[in-house]
Amino acid sequence: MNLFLTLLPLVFSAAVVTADGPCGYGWHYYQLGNKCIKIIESTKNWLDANAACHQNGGRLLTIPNEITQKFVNNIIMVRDHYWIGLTDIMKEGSFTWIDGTHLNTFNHWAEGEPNIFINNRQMVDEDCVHLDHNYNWNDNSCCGKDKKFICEKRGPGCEYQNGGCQTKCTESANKDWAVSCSQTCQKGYAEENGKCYDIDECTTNNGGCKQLCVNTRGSWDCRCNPGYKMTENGCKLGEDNPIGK
Ligand SMILES: [Ca+2]
Ligand SMILES: [Ca+2]
Ligand SMILES: [Ca+2]
Repeated sequence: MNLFLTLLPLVFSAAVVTADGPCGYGWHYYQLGNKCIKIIESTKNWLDANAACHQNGGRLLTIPNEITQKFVNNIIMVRDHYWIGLTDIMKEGSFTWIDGTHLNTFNHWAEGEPNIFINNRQMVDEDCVHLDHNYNWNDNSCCGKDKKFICEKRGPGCEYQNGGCQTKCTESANKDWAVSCSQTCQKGYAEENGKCYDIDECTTNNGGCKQLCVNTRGSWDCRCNPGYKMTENGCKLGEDNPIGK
C-alpha cells in the first residue's frame, strides 16, 4: 500500500485585514471585472459553499479569463484548496460556470485534469472544481467538506470612480458584470487604449495660427508675438496681445 504524504504549508491564523473599499469589509474590489471577491477560510462542500456565497449576496467565483485568474492568485493569502463556481454536474464532461456560461477557451486546469479518479476499480465522480495549492484547477468530488471557497458578487459599476473609465461608463445588463468605457472622447481629445489624451493641435500646421500656437487641455489658442495685436484679419502691429483662433 502506498502512503502519500502531503506536506501542507503551515497555516497561521493570521488576520487578513482588507481595507473598507467599495465592496465592504473583507471583500476585494476587482474593478476590471466589476466584481467583489471574498476568500472564505472556513470549509464546506461545494453546494453549501455556494449557498454561503448566496447568503452574502453572491455566488462562487467565476474566472472567465487569465487576468481574473491572476487577480485571484494575488489575493489568496494562504495557499490551499478553494472551491470555485465551475462544475460538470449537469452533464459529465461539459463544464459550466455558475453564471450559466460554458467554459470558454480560457482554462487553468492542472496537468492531467479534469480527470476521473479510479479507486479500487470504482469510478469516483468528480464534478466540482477547486483551485489547488498552485492556483490550478482540479475537478473533485462535490461532497468533500474539506475545502475553503471563494465568493464573488457584483461590484459598484459606474457609481464608483466612473467604473475606472475616463470616457462615458456604461453598465451592461447581461451576465458579464464588467462595465464598458465609451470609445468616444470629448472634442479635443483622442482615445488610446481606453484612455483619452489631449490632442496637441499645434503640432499640425501650427494649429492654423499665423504666429504663436499654445496647446491647452482639450483645445488650443492662437496668440500674437509680443508687440502685435490680434485683429479679425490676424496679428497686426499694436499694443494688445489677446487670444484668438
Ligand atoms: Ca465530472
Ligand atoms: Ca480531478
Ligand atoms: Ca490640445
